[in-house]
Amino acid sequence: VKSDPELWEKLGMDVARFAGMPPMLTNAYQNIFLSQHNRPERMAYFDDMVANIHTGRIREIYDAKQGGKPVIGTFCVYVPEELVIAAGGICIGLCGGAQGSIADAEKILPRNICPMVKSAFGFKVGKICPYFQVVDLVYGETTCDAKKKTWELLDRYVPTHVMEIPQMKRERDKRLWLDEVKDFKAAVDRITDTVADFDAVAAGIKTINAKRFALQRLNALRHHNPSPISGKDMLLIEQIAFYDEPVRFAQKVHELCDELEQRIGNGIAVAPASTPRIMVSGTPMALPNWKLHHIIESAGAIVVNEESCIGTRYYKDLIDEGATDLEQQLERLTERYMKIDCSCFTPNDDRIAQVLKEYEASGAEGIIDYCLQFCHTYNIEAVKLREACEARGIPFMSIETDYSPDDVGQLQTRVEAFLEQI
Ligand code: BJ8
Repeated sequence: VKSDPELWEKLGMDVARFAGMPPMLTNAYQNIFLSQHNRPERMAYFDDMVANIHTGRIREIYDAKQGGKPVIGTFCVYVPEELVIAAGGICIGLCGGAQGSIADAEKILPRNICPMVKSAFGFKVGKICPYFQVVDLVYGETTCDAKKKTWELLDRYVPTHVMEIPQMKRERDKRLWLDEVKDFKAAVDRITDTVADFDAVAAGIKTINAKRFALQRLNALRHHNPSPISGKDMLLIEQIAFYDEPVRFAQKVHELCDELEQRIGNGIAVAPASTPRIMVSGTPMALPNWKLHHIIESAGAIVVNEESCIGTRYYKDLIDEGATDLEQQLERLTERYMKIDCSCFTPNDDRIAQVLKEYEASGAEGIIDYCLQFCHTYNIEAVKLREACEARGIPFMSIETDYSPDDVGQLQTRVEAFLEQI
């Protein structure tokens, strides 16, 4: 993983402290990814994205920003990136998946909240994330309590706007949601000093639909048994989707898909067909959180699906491109976003049905439900998921964990015991 202290200085980072990060990431990446056997050649692009995570892509964003393109950071797949693209801005996901920034956050935030929120907040207060430094503003949302209350504090460090996401999906909620989408558009237009018209919004929708479609294609191919790509590599691509340039990203995903089709045709796989196939569901795994996938695949299984926001919830639905005016466009956009089945909603039974559907489609043989510590909504929803799985004889295990390495041994033992049932 390469370094660019001169750029980091310009971004106002704590350069002395950050200098230790690239070597740490290099070691982790070497052990977790590059040591895998028989990876598709087209993974080279995504490896390169990681090697350049603190240099190439961030410099590209920095240069675009110098050229007048505002950069907006988000934390949730409910914030419509199509409208940022439509207005000529750059949208990047800022969720944190690293243990290294937690201590910074805990100087201010309570300890007993979700590690994803703490990691992201810690990156900002510690000035140790170039992506957090490059954004002009961040757009939070009212999903879980930990996030919505943290935005009030985050606003002290970087301008933080909040989009209200309702917690139910009735007609009146839809009306509120549409108004929020319109407010979001107005705010983004203001920042970018433009008014995105019908054609601009259509182009934004097309670009992000194409990105989501590429990921759908990739996910369908990886469901093949024997698997042409590892779960770790798929998770990595799903993570990169949140900070890469969307048009190039979609093209690179399609190139990888072409290779996977050839591999399938030639019988080339990363593991034999007899390998236990596991689907992961639950809370998102933000970069560089590879903990559970690494444990599962090191135990001799393969992950074949992520029912997660860094996973299928991000790309399973596209926006209908048939709208004839701006009002209709925003309505169709809102309808698509309302299909995301986050556990912050009540009731949220569509998610249970979706998990079962993806279980079937992926040819999985068991589900491991992943819950970040203190995420009450996913943790409680796991009760219903377990009941649904038990009713159908689907092997199911739920785990609750954080980013620390402390429980890795214990998780390995539990995962191995679970795999023996399959
Ligand atoms: S749509 S899952 S991205 S809110 S894991 S921070 S919920 S305590 S991330 Fe999420 Fe949007 Fe929902 Fe998806 Fe809170 Fe839970 Fe932490 Fe979470």
